[in-house]
Amino acid sequence: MTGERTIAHLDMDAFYASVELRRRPELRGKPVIVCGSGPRAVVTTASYEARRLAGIHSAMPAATARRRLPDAVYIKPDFDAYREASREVMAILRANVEVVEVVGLDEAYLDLTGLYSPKATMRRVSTQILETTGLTCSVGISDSKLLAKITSELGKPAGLVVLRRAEALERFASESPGLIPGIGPKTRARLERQGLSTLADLRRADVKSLQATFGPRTGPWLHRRAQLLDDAPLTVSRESKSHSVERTFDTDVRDPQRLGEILDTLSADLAGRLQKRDLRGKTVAIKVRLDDWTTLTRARTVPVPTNDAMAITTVARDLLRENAPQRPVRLLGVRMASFDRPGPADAENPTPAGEGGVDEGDGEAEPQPSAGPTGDGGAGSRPQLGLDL
Ligand code: TTP
Ligand code: MG
Ligand code: MG
Repeated sequence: MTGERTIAHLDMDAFYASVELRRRPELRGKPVIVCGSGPRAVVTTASYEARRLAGIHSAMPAATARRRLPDAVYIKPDFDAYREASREVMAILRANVEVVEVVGLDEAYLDLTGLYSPKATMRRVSTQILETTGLTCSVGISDSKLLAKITSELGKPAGLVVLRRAEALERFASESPGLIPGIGPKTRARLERQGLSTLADLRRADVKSLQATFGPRTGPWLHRRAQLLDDAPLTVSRESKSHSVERTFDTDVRDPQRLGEILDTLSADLAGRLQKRDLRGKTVAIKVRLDDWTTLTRARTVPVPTNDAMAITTVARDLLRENAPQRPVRLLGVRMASFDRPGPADAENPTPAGEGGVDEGDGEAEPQPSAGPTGDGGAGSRPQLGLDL
């Protein structure tokens, strides 16, 4: 280990179901299940109510869920909406913390090493996510990615738990090795056949015998994992392909003139950020979220790359006029993309947390390999459902 680290893992609660619930708040409190309708469809997400009532969980055949809970609300997945929500969440993380590794759509690791109060930082981040997106998340804070990931599960939903390695070793001693991401059912069964059915057993196991049974790579890996040791670094997500500024209003705005003025301010803010990075883009987009959470984005490409506030707001105002909102507006945003050269990496250019404004990059939804070398567990085994998870 190269010194003490503080790593947080943040994971959205019942992500797809929560995104559905925020635009259909009348369904709150009901069991909601997001799944396809074909004969081979599986559950992508079950709301916590559906989990409690009938043990419905991700990857369960949809037919089983319908049999167990015929009265639940079944919703077809809307991946665009989940990607959009993911972008919003990740933008907030990046606006608050310099080193962020996004994993799939609904989770990320954050490096909080050296911060005065990691817990206060993550509390602020969770609050900002809730206020901006209407979604809750759970956070685990510990010494490594491995432990942060395990810890974020402990407080679900809407939890914030700090658990350092020494405590974790005690707390999880009698748990199954399956607690460790990457140790799936097959490996667990093999371990059990060796008489290793708890993490404490595995911790005491001789690395040589593990090596003999599981091979030169997996044996030592298991041994280390059982000590809850992990020094994997964070891999910062790739460069931004777009920059945007948006604002959620304290009270919804109806007045078109006022909306136009807000676009001017947002455009000036965005232009300032682009100028600071010496970036010029050709595609200006606006984002308009109405009071019922319907969200519309419209984009227009101009012939010459720009980072001029007037040029940006002219396009933004045109787009808003052509798509005049029919209901009160809850959030307004302006985005620039199609840069004339690639933007600088996010990690080297942390963006300060602005008043309700966030800076966002694309590319949050990167596919991620499974956590361990055993190949039978972890994120790698989930159904793909045609989505970059
Ligand atoms: P998860 O974070 O694993 O689960 P979740 O957010 O639904 O619930 P939790 O509160 O326990 O974190 O996955 C995030 C999203 O990924 C989930 O909402 C739907 C999708 N997903 C699938 O499509 N198939 C799967 O098997 C799993 C596990 C998730
Ligand atoms: Mg989740
Ligand atoms: Mg997740």
